[in-house]
Amino acid sequence: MKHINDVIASARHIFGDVNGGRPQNHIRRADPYGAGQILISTLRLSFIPCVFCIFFCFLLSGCGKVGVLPADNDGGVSGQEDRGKITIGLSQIGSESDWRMASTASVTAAFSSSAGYDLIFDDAQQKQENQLKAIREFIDQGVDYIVLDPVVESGWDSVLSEAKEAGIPVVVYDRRIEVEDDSLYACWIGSDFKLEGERACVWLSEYLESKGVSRNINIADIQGTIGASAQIGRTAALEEAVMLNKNWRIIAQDSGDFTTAKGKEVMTAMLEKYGSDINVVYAENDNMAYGAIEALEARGYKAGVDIDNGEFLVVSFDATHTGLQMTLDGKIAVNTECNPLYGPRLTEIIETLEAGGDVEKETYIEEEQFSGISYIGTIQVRNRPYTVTPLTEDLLSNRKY
Ligand code: GYE
Repeated sequence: MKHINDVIASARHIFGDVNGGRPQNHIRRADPYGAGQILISTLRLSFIPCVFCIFFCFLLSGCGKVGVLPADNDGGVSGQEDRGKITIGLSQIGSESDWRMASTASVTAAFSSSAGYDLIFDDAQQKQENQLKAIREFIDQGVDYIVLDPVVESGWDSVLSEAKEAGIPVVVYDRRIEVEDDSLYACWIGSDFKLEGERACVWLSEYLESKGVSRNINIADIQGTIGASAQIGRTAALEEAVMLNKNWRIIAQDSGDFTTAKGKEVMTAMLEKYGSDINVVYAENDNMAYGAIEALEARGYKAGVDIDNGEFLVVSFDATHTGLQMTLDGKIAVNTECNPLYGPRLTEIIETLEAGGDVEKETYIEEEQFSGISYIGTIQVRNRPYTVTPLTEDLLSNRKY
């Protein structure tokens, strides 16, 4: 026989599911940003006796199926069970890079069932049309929140208006969106990609100055996916730096779509055209840097920092584990971090919205910068000092991604 406490806990568990489902969703959708919470509580109170009655009738008639408690439940009732599971429709860009894989691992771990979530995860294979389709499906499914990492900045107005009409709050992270009406999304959290590029370029100019290099510097820019915030910001920073540093020139510029294979292909084509005229490879992420270095080495060139002796100085972004290993090995000169660990940041936002609280409309995350060259310890960007962390084996072995 089941202990009465177990029965009550089971009933509460089932109640939690019932209350966390559609009736609550309908109210939240009518007023996604807070005021409806009072109505939800009222509904919960009047719903409790009703659900308990139905539950005990089921038990008495012998037809009742007692809800199975989660393994970590000690018989008590957690807040998450009280509120029921929150359904998240998460539209991920793809799996094009190490950064992206680390980001997916972080968000899927955070939106776990044991943390009180039902996660519907969609991988859009780097196509906006797939993201639009996924979001429309999330709306049809009546998810509680849509979480979006947008492949490019433009083209979101219609689909997000549909989400707004359905009353589903949209949380945007990592890359940004450009929309006419910013009430179409609840908030955005991500990196300052332009700042990342500025930090990389200031480091480069400090390094060249420290070496007394005054010759013309020919730069090959391997861009990310065109129209993606990470590409827009990093390219803009380089183009600005070229205006400021009179001996810098961009002699080649093409997109490698943030992948190793495309990075290699683009670098190969650039080498065919410009060969050793290239001094600096500005790879807008680590994977394209790996591809570019493979292409360089396949042609007998060397990635390093001795420009005067024909080495190609490679600048990269992300600071993933492999990227940092290459930085430690001296193949990447400077690696500016872009932190992919969004899981805990996103759950914090969702919990705040769920509790009817306010979230910042825009949040930038703090990031680091690494180099194997230790004597440039600090750089000044936007009138603020930024530390450049010298890479060590120790640091690398403790790296989370
Ligand atoms: O730099 C790249 C990834 O959006 C910041 O996308 C992200 C970028 C990251 O594919 O590796």
